[in-house]
Amino acid sequence: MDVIKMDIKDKRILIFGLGLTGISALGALKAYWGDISVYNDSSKEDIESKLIENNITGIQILSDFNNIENIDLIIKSPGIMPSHPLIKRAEELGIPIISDIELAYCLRGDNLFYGITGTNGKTTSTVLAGNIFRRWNPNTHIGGNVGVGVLGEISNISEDDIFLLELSSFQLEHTVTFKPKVALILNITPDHIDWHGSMKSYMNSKFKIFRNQNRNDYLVLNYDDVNLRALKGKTNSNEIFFSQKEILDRGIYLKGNSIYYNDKEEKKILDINEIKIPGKHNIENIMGVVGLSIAAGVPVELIRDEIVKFKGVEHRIEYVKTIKGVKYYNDSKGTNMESTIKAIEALDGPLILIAGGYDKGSTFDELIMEFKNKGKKLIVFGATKDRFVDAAKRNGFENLFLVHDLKEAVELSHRMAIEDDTVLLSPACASWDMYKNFEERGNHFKELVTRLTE
Ligand code: UMA
Repeated sequence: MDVIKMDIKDKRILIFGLGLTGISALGALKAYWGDISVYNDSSKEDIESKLIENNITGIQILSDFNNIENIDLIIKSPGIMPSHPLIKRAEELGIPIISDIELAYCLRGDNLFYGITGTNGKTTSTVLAGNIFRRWNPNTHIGGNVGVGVLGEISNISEDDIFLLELSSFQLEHTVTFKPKVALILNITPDHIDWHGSMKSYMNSKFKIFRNQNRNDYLVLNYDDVNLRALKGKTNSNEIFFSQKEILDRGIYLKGNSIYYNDKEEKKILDINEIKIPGKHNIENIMGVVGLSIAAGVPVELIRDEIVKFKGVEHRIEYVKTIKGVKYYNDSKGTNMESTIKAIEALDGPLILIAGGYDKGSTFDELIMEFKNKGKKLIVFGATKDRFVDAAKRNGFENLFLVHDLKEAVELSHRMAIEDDTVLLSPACASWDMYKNFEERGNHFKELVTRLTE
């Protein structure tokens, strides 16, 4: 059924970036064909072969990014920095720049979108919410930052289909009218400051998830996060809070060992000992998902059932193997300090942590302080290794080892570990200095661990 809202047929559209987002945008736009060109910071040959690989024909390749005077609309991939010269030039010329999320919303419209954002826990929450939503409505499409370009399936859907999206600040920044029926913000701590320029601008991008909402839409917020609690009563949305620390008059909370929901009447959802994924941060994720699902109208029994079944997400504190009594965990999705701290908190026993990677400008003092209490040894590699050395010096932590790459890190951890230790890859950094993405890094780690011998 055709439920297209936006008329893009006569627009000259430039797709900027030819990764997951660009390819899925091209796939979608093909159905409504406008005048489409593509730009990517790589050679014309590379772009051509990528298009062929993905069966995409009839696209013009823009070779000079200064040549955009004739473009009406730019669909920007999220990883491209706002400081990129093409973006600057488009701003000078007044050409609208939107993300694939905005385009999906413009094409499909209201009441079909559910969005999850936050600094940490987005992927775990989206996958869990996806399991719940799919049982409730089999026509649920899961996409966004979770690794699936949202536009991929947009041309083949019916009016009953819904979209459950993991949304990064990069994606939200370039939305204009996007409005999810239910939005969930899990937490906000400093991240991607190199991209956004400041914490304020990072928060403002995240808050775009609810800026267009009204009283008919729901906004689920973490009461234990000061930045989110400060929103109480200040949004146009129907707010639902969740808390691990306080029993709320309305919302989701922890009382004793159980999670409850209260909206005039208290209802028990489940006991926390029924939850299979480790750590307090996962209780936070689960409470957020409970709020999102209840607001969407999913029956409580179904929500509970899927939470109890849920065993977690690949690359997120993922158990790999036990060798000589040493447990190895892959947390390659731990791309910032808070997420690594949460992984450290979630695991028992003396830890050997492998960290380091792409430099986003973070300092690692808090991580070192946290690790000092529980950790044994810290092995660092990648572009940020000197930042770890500096933080270790500042905080009097001496058990730090520098290596060249992940292979050396895994081998060293294997030599140093003794029975009952845990080896955790949780880099606290993005992977882009050495890998294409965190999946590639996590898969490499698992492969290296699998090759270790007893
Ligand atoms: N490119 C340029 N010039 C640049 C930068 C990039 O031409 O200056 C090109 C690259 O050559 C490449 C393309 O743009 O061809 C890549 O675009 P991209 O980095 O936006 O990546 P996509 O493959 O489109 O994936 C994006 C998200 N990536 C980022 O935000 C960096 C994926 O999130 C997301 O799953 C996908 O869209 C689908 O929505 C990944 C991520 O790392 C998981 N997210 C960050 C995080 O979680 O911390 C925000």
